[in-house]
Amino acid sequence: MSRLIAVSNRVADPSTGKTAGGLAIGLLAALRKQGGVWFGWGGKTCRGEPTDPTVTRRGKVSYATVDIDETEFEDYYNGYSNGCLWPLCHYMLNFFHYERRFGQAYQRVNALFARKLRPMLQADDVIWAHDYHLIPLAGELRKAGVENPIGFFLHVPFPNIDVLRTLPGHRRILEMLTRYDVIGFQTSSDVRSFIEGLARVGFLEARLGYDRFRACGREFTAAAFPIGIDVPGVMQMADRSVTSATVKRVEDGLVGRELVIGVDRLDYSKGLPERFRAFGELLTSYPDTRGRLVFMQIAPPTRSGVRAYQDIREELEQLAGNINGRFAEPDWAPIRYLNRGFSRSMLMGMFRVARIGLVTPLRDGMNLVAKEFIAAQDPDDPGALILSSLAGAAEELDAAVIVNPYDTEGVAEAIQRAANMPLGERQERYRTMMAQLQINDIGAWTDRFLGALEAVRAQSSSGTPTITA
Ligand code: ADQ
Repeated sequence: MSRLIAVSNRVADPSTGKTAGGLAIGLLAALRKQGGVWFGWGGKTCRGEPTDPTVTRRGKVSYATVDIDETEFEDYYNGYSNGCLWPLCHYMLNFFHYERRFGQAYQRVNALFARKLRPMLQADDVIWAHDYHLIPLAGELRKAGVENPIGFFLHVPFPNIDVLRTLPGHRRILEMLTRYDVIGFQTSSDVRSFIEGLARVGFLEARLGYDRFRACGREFTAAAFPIGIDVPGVMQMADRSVTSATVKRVEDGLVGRELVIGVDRLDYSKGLPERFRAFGELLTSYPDTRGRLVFMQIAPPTRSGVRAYQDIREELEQLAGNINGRFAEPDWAPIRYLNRGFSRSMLMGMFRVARIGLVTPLRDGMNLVAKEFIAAQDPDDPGALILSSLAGAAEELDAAVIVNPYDTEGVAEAIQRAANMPLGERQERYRTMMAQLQINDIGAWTDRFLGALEAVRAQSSSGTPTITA
């Protein structure tokens, strides 16, 4: 079996295996099975050319991390990745801020990754790069003579060409993606946007089969690989932590009221101000919900180096204050806004005690919280999920209560509906969604992607028929 070389902006902590969420679980399982290397930025900046990677070996897996020069990092990470690509991919152009030097640093950091990774590669390795920080990586590795199969998975949405072309140099983004052998997206609509983008700029040369294409002189697979979760892992965590002191305190604090929960990174794409307003609207339009529901939003700050992230934090504090000021009673406050993170196991326990999960991003590649919320429920008395139609997860979880996150009254109505949903309906929706989560769990996701990457090796030696695009 080939070694797997996983590349991502951040690498899991080798001593604990910890990173944010489900991706690490899936990647680590594949790495442990096949043996390999997890390569990326180690979380530290330096001045000037970084030294060689720091390598920590744990069993069959090596964790290799590099430092990045501090100015380069600012332009590559805050400037280009999170100031240009993130808002662009989430269709939020009001947050888009471009400067040429951002794009140059982005290219150079990818070249640095390729330079430092190259000496670690062996002939049979398969390489799997993750997310929008690393679009140019395959091109840089190819320039250095690497011919191994290289796959790329985009965790965020791929924008329609009419939005993508806002970015100066967007043709280059499309071209750089064609340097990969397998390009994976969260949903079929992302795949369509990518292929349409290639066609519109004149790069698409041929369709070779259902998910095989040729563009910019290279053949590749482009397909949807919706990311899943570790279903039994989440169920166990929820089972165990529901009796923990922290979750018990949350439950006791409700004194019989019902919990509506939101858990997100503090990010403008997650639709948090809109969600707070919808909860305010609920209390205004459906007075019987006052004193009956408590909305707890957990949102630890991220990317605090980007101005927009500081602004949203202030906006949310104000909104929560206003709504609480308007509606609170001496023994009840409608919103609990917690600006901090919790361990995954605590979160799963809190999902278990919640009656409603509120997942209303304005745009999201997938949204694993929606999936985790379902898997954490008590099968006999499950809570209801309210899910944005603009999250990738809505393609699979269509048995949720689907809302448009911009429709304040619609979201308020959905909360009211979910709060009064009969047990039978909750169970039926839960069963439909769980069946889907179990079919496409995190193991199936890594197996499918790596299978597609292995197939490239076979396909490239046998040759395939051509259908003209
Ligand atoms: P994120 O934007 O980070 O991920 P999401 O998928 O919801 O979004 O969350 C990732 C993980 O972080 C989940 O496992 C969740 O439990 C955890 N998490 C979220 N908020 C937390 C909090 N407040 N405290 C502790 N943990 C928290 C990107 C894309 C998504 C895509 C994922 C995976 O933006 O669209 O689903 O990658 O591909």
